[in-house]
Amino acid sequence: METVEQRYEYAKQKYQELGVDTDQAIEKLMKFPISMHCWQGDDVIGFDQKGPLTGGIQTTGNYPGKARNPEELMNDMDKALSLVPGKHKINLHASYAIFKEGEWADRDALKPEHFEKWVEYAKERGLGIDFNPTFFSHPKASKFTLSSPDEEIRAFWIRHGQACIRIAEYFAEETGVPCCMNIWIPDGYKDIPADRLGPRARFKDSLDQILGIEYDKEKVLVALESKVFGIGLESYTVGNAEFCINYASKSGILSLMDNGHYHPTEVVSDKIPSMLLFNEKIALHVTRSVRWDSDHVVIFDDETREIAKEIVRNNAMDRVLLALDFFDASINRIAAWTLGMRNMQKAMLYALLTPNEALKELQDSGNNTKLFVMQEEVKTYPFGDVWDYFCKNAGAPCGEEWYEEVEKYEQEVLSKRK
Ligand code: RNT
Ligand code: ZN
Repeated sequence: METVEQRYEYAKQKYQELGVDTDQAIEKLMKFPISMHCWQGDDVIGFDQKGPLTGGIQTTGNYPGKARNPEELMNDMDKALSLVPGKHKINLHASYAIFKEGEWADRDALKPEHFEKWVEYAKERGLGIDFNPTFFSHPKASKFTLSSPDEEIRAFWIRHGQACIRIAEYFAEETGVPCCMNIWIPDGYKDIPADRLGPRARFKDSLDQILGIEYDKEKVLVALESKVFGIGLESYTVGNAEFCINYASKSGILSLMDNGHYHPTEVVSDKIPSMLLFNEKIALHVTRSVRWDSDHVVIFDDETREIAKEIVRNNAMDRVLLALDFFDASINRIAAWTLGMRNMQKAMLYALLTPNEALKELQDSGNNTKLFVMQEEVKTYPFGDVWDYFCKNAGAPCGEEWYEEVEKYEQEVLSKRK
């Protein structure tokens, strides 16, 4: 049988005929970080509370072996990262604060010191950290947060947002990598509201107050994530797309698009170029919604590839901050992470191996038939051989053998967790 290198040499030639440089593609991919969300490891529960997941999002399934404490979560993340080619970032939520024995701080009193262990973790591995304030799974988030008509509640969550900016700045300073801090609130109504403006006006004011504190805008890239609906919040979402895009552009922060947060026939891939024309940087949550914002594991599907293409062919690999956002509790959680990360990487490589310039020329010259033909033919080029070579060079498993590692880890570690 041919070796990975031999197969690569053949593939390289095939792609060369298309005008695609595979070596360059691999080099570019190596430098593109994907932010791996910590919350796949414990079904979005975190360490600062014992209650259920709230906020209109949901994990389903009870596959055994979820991480129960920081050590377990970190070990599990290590395992997943070891199976993914490339150098990435980790993405934390405020609810993952790590307290010392007997210590606890409410969300509005969180401090950098509560994230020291995470900084240690990231530094030892040379990873950057992204961050998210947690406006859910908390007694004060049972109704509204940053849009609350109750001024005490609203002030509490404003303080939380400000505390998180300071923590994000600490992450950036310690790791030397800018921290994307993404704000998402679940606020909304199950049924038809009497006032759609009021909550949004309060949300706007709260954001102004959060962003009003002094912070280094080179180090902390604040983003705002919109949404169309949540479970139990079907009729009205305070932070809808129009609110968030307008707010972000007026106040100089980033827009974050989560591809589970639109009506089912709307695609984020098509929104990316529009956003790129008006923004220096944009942020993404890549997920997979099956009929609703179900947060299934990212697969190597059409829309994921289309998203990757828009990033690559618009030369925006350094302008798009890409994080994953899914939570599947029905399968081995490390396999879920690994699959999602590898599939995103595959989609990026696939986009990098697409003869984008040649296809653009066909489009501009009106040669729609050849464009169609080429787009279809390119699909069966020896992509897998380049992928295997990329994985091998990056010190990661090439094919499905990574799953053996997961099985072993399940047997030795996860199955012992009760
Ligand atoms: C919810 C948003 C949000 C969360 C995470 C946990 O619909 O997508 O990004 O999934 O913050
Ligand atoms: Zn999201």
